Amino acid sequence: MKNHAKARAHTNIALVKYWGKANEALKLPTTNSLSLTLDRFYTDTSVTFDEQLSADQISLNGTALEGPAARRIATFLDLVRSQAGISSKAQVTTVNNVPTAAGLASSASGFAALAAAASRASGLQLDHKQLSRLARRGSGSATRSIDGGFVEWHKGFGDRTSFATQVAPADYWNLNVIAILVNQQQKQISSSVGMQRSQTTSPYYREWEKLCKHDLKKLKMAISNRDFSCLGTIAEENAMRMHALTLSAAPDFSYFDADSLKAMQLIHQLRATGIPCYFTMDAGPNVKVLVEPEHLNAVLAALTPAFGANQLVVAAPGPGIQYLT
Ligand code: 2P0
Repeated sequence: MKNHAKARAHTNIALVKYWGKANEALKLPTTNSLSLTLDRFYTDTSVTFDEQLSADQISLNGTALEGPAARRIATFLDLVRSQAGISSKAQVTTVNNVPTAAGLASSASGFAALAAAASRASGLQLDHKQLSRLARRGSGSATRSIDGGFVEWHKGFGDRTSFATQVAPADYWNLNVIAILVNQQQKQISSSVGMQRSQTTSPYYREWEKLCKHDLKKLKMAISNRDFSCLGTIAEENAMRMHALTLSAAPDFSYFDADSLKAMQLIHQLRATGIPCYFTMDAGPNVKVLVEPEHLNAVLAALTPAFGANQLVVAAPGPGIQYLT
């Protein structure tokens, strides 16, 4: 049995978002979601199962992980061990090229890379659908980071039917996403806690579920027509509807900070001058701007005086899972 593997997975940015679970334990979502995998943010993870180890040893960016974060990974490894029929503990080394927990979905690339590396190191041979199901058990958004380009997560009816598939590959549409890194601190309210509170207390949650179905249909049409203004409009509206669930929860909370609002205002102003650009935001204060390459420089020129060039990272559609060893 080959007991070592290393894999790379890229983050994804949801255009129609996942914000609530129908089943907590299996991480089954209440709605389908659709994302774009990004080339600039990724996680490399190597896993070695070793009979000599008495416990899993996990390092993140060169530091040993302990506490709840380490237990979450060990629990995920238990799932892989039970599927593979092995009992050895593992050495896990992860390097994140993503600001951890700043709303750039490091758990998406993290659990996608871990699912790929751990399953291969354990001797399992999983196809993309099976890998997507496995990654889902680590973190919902990781389901969508197995494939590149545009990816839809089908909510399904249970473990077997909840997985993601590619809608269009990375080279289908030449787009850019500018990540405005307004704040790289760890967020106060995790996605899991935030979505559960929204789901159980926001009076608008049922409407959100209905709107997502509608948004998803329109987004797929926009992708198939390569209609940028339609794609951007849906992404921006869907993001703000998700954030409205946090504002209307009890107790209320928000992932916005002052700079997020400043970035959103700038994008509105740019659009009023005729430059097509749209924003989206996840469970953190960073804002991501969708723009076509021909307008990239104009948008960067407008954002740079406000945020500084170092805070602006330009990404493009990225690939799916890659095995490095
Ligand atoms: C998304 N987010 O669709 C949404 C939009 C954040 C905002 O999926 O509880 O870390 O591990 O399944 O995957 C982030 O949530 O949550 C997320 P869990 P996850 O990308």
